[in-house]
Amino acid sequence: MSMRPFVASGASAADLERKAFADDVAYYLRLDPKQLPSRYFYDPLGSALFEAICQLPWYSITRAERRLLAAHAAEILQRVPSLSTMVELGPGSGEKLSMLVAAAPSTASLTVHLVDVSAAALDLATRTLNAYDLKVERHQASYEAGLEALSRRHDRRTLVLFLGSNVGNFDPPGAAEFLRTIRRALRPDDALLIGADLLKSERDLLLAYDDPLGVTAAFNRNLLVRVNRELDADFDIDAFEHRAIWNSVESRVEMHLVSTRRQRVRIAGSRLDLTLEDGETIWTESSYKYRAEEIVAILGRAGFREIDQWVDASDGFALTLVAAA
Ligand code: AVJ
Repeated sequence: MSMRPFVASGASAADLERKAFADDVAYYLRLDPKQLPSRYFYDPLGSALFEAICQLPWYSITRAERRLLAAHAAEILQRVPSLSTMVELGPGSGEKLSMLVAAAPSTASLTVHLVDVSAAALDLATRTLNAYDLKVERHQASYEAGLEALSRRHDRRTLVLFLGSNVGNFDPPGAAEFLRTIRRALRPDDALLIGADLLKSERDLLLAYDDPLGVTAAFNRNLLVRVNRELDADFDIDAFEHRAIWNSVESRVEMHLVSTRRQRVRIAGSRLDLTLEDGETIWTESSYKYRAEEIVAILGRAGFREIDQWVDASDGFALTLVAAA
């Protein structure tokens, strides 16, 4: 598979992106129950709302991870010496990668690769990383395509970062498959650092995903604002409520948008007419929560061996460092 998609004459990358969005919206809204994929939350407003979520007192993932990185960055780098390459899948602001880079004994021979579908995210992270003396390479691509490009490189040891509990958006079979995709892009002794939110009380989980300020509700409902704008749809945003539930059987927080009345919606860009019953939901996200030992076990089955794990017990978050076996 090539990094550069084949582009039919006249069709820009933006056209292709819009087409993929339109097709996904049509596909997922025809499922029963109706769904929309969480990867579409992150338009510019959605990304800003997510940054706000990270500052909420009830959403501890970002702070817990930052604390663990601040405390253990030097140790993490000592456990994987002579790195030539760091790769971050979904670098966000680049702040966490910077914490690791800042703890490196020298960065002059280091190349960091930033992989993200969003050009805005890549811009932000590039600016943050440009404060250091190192080479920054941007890959505006899916994680899979970015990893594929990296697997052809010739260098010394690589450390891949998959942070922020982004792994939680995959269902367990999807997570297992994705971790194997990462493993295939690596050579023995390359490493992976993965940040994952842990199982905790239902009360804490629901406060994190249904916060008293309503920021998460806005983040969720903004997906409909985006569909309206980009796909010429007529969702009545006021007629949807945010709902977060803890599904203990599946060990996941689910976010839904609940229609507060029977309504018809036209999504012109997806050629879709939709009826929602009063109380019917659109399922927009799952965030799976694990036990610390489960993360090591899942990584083991994907072809990694544990180097070390650092757990923040107060907020229930784990950083797990593994090597390609
Ligand atoms: C960025 C996927 C880790 O699942 O906690 C935050 C996204 N959703 N609040 C998460 C999110 C609702 C977040 N991840």
